[in-house]
Amino acid sequence: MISQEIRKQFPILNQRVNGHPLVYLDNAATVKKRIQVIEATDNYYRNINSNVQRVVHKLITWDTDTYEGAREKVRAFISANSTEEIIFTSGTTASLNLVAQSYGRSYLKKGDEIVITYMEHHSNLIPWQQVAKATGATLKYIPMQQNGTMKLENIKATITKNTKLVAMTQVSNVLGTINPIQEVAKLAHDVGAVIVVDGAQSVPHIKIDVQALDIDFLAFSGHKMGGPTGIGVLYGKKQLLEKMEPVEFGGEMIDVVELYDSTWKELPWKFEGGTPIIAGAVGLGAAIDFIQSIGMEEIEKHETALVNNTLEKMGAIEGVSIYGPMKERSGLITFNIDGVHSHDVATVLDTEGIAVRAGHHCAQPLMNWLNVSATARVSFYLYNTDEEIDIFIKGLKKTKEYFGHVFS
Ligand code: 7TS
Repeated sequence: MISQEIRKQFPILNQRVNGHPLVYLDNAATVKKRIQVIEATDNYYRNINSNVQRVVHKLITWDTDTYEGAREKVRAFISANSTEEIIFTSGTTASLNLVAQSYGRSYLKKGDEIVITYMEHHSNLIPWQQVAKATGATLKYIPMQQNGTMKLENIKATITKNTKLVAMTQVSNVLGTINPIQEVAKLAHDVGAVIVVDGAQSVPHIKIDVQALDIDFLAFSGHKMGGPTGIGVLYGKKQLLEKMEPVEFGGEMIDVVELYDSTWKELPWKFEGGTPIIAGAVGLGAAIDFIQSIGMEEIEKHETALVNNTLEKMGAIEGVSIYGPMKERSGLITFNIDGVHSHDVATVLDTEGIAVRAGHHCAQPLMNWLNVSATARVSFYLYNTDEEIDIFIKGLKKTKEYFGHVFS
């Protein structure tokens, strides 16, 4: 069980908003930072603060050790085979763009199909639209069921011999749907395609083993798992990364530079041009240490209990529409109150100190599919409590009352 002791380690949670204790339910946007993560980045700047790899002196060695140490922590966390497969980027968006620009533009051509879903965040959609425009490949959408899940038979029917790449989120940031990545990876591999997985909403909440799932590329962000902003990861299978060209050229990523040509460092550094966000990597390492000390299973269990409790209580309020599957969903719930714009819902809840998200959640095609302009969303992390859910439910009822609805 996640204890109050753990909650106390997140100092930002201990504040009042609009005169009320903060109830932070916007964890899918970003997760709050534990004091040890803040201290790790602070310590980096106070006591180390030198660049990676270029010169050899005491601080550099420490620094490279910590930066590379963080890479090893990430490798172990997602069960990758080697640190050569772990590329540090600025976040999920940068990781997906890297695959699209490097792999997508080189290995896709006219007539090829990119299979994608209606539930992708813009970050796992627009890069593929751009690849399609540049190469002549086409985007093909997997049909989705009314409850926001995709049937395996529909996925199977969409992936054909022309499919060269499948781009899919593991967890929808709107619907909470958990997609069957292992099965989809197999279907993709059966036709010789690769699978690119957006792990922004899954890696922080579900145990991921990239080898067991047989994922080719996995993108995720440090800030959604308790690390700093500005650091993210692209995992890629070594044999794929080896045949890919870098997309950023300059310092740090080169081997030999001559007047008219140059060669690159080995993996993973050939993809990390320029001075990286070292403090970010160090902070991410500290966040992973913490997650490992709790255990992913424990986090998953806690969030599932929270989401089930909330679903039950929300379901009892008349006039609240909930989107996505009612079971086997990740720790977030997207909803609307009949006749009330989600921005108004979020604004009224904010007056009670309750932070929720409202808008299109960077998934405009999904909003169109749902036939809504926007939704409100609550999303949980390991430090949220049942008491906070009760405060949220009370706030939701008050919001409904405020806008003139009659309670059931
Ligand atoms: N993919 C998914 C599934 C996401 O939920 C997000 C961010 C991203 C990609 C982009 O991550 P970034 O770290 O590169 O920005 N999602 C959200 C959200 O749902 N609310 O705010 C950000």
